[in-house]
Amino acid sequence: MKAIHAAQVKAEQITRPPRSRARISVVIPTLNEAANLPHVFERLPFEELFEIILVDGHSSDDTIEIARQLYPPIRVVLQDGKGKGNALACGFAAARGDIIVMLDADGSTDPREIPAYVDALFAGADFAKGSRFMDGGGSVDITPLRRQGNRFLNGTVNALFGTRYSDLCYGYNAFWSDVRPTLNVDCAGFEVETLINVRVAKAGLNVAEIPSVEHERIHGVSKLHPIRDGLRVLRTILKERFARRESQVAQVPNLRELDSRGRAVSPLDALNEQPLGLASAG
Ligand SMILES: Nc1nc2c(ncn2[C@@H]2O[C@H](COP(=O)(O)OP(=O)(O)OP(=O)(O)O)[C@@H](O)[C@H]2O)c(=O)[nH]1
Ligand SMILES: [Mg+2]
Repeated sequence: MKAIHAAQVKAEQITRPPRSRARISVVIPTLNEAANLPHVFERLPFEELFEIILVDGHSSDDTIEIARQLYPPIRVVLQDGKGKGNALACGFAAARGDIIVMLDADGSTDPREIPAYVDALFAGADFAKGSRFMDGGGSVDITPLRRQGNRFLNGTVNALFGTRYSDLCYGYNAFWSDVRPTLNVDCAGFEVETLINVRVAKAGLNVAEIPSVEHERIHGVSKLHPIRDGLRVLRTILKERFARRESQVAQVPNLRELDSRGRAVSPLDALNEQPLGLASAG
């Protein structure tokens, strides 16, 4: 299966830059995470990053203000719909890097692991997929119900798609931005990681699992409801496997980016205004 993507990369003349010139975008979806952001930002390897994109779901706390205080050049994008899936779709569309890293904002995914994901991409992976359930991984955040649910859903995916995943519903992943059309994120909620993991398998991408330790959410409450969201994940798996028609190309998100004065502008205008680019693009 891996040969399919290799051929596609060749046919489309996709060239991936060497490590010294690769630009890394970090996409962070946020819904009322102000209290957790200092912890997350303290751990970001800024010197290795090209840009950080916060995709806010219209938080009612001061998530955006705190993010700007912590890192003034941050790009702030407003999602155009609802849910984590839509937020990630918006963040992926806004990202300009060669590599995109998905990171949660609640303190459970450790930004200090980013280099391990990037290493895997330079070692040949198209998609580096975090796993809490392989050697070296772990979780102090997952509840027994979620663990069982994840195990069942993960086994279902492995059986239906011939994968050997050890973790399915985990939000810490990284990928070359040229695989965005394969991900084609067109879902709203927490089923997004499953959708992505299934689509990279269907496309025959080279997927590497990376051991990751999930920490406890520091402040605030989870937005995930295990039964409701577990059923959404199951529906997604079945649809991806048995739907007669291939999914359509996802609509381009209606991106709105906030400039440094908090005005909603088109991303290009915001980029002209902001001093972007952490690491040199070479
Ligand atoms: N923009 C946006 N971000 C969201 C939305 N829902 C969740 N998020 C963010 O997505 C990340 C993961 O959400 P969590 O609520 O932590 O879900 P979880 O990790 O399954 O649950 P925890 O057990 O609390 O860790 C966090 O950074 C959230 O702020 C949303 O609707 N919009
Ligand atoms: Mg979380």
